[in-house]
Amino acid sequence: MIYTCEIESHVYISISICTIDHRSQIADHRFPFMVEVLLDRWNKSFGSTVPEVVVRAPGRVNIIGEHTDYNEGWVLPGAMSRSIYLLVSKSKTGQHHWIAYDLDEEIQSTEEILEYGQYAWAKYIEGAIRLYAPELGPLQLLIGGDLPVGAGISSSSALVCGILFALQQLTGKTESKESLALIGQRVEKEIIGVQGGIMDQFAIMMSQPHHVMLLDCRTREYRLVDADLPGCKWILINTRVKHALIDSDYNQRAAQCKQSVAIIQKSFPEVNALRDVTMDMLTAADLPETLFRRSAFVVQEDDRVHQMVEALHQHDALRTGELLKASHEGLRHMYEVSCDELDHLADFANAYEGVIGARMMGGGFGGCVICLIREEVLEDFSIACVDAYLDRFGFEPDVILFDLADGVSLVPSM
Ligand code: GAF
Repeated sequence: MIYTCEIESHVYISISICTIDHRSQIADHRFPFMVEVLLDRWNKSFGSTVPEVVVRAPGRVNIIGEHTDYNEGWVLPGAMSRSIYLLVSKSKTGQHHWIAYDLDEEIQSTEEILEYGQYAWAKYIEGAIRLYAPELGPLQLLIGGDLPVGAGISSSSALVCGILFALQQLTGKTESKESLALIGQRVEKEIIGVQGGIMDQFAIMMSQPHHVMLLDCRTREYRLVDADLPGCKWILINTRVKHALIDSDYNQRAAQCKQSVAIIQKSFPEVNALRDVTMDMLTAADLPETLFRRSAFVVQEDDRVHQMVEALHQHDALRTGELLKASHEGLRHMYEVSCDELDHLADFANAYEGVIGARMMGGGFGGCVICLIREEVLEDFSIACVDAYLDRFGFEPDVILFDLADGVSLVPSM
């Protein structure tokens, strides 16, 4: 189904453009179809049984607040209507049988994961089971959906959150979604080795339709914020590139932030994270140039999150656009996590009449640009943007329409 979406990306774009006035319609017309296809495959692989649990786990978007979560700052993410679906039952054969529909891969024992060092998706599943429900016996599992992998919209966190939620149903455990989100973060840190923050798991678990969440990553308190600007639409444009060393570059940025805090603490012992720092403190702390730029970006980005909440509340399109552009420039020149493809798309969008603003989204080095655009130029912009990108890089980006959706949920039996 991911394959189907990519092959049919033009068809998908044109269908979606026709429905932009009807929020949730994009999700609604695709959702039953996808679950039906997966149920069909389930029956082919596991006989005419019904899965005990079917879970939908959405991708994550982020309006603003990038690389602030692991600095105990603020973020403004939400869940999108594009999702992974997980069909799960306790195994009747006494052994695991896991299928990744979109990748056409399947495994029948967890040794296969360790033995071949492949099946990246299965490592997340195995890690989640090991950390959360090791007592549960073998599982029959089928996953698929319309969430692109490697697009910076957190398909891996969606997978982890989705399987944790499914395991919770199967075991009858009763933790809050917040606790499950924290277990999800541990899976990614302890098993996969990415030192990420809590933004993705919180957004994927707890988001609400039509809203984003203003999340304080220190206290983990959040409140919902209406992200709609009248006559405008949030869209993503996927560069379809994922440059190497993403995880190590990400971990290096996190380490640089920690180094900065250690230096700043010499003058300001009350500081625990970059979230506590002001620009005056940074200047006084006499940081090496690179650390100063990294830290200054984080301090300014935290501030932009609060300004964005105010701008959205005021329906202030001009200010919203300025904040998106400033965030991109900071990520590009100060935090240095952008790349040519992201810069091209952000520059193209920000110069286009009718685009309110655009910036790279997520960890960086590839993935998506998020863009707020006036609905009346969406179709022309999509065509122009795809053409310009094709001219420059020799392949097309994907324009992805989505609705702000709810977090991980059970799919009712059909
Ligand atoms: C990735 C991480 F997983 C998040 O925690 C966050 O740091 C993001 O990059 C950058 O804002 O998605």
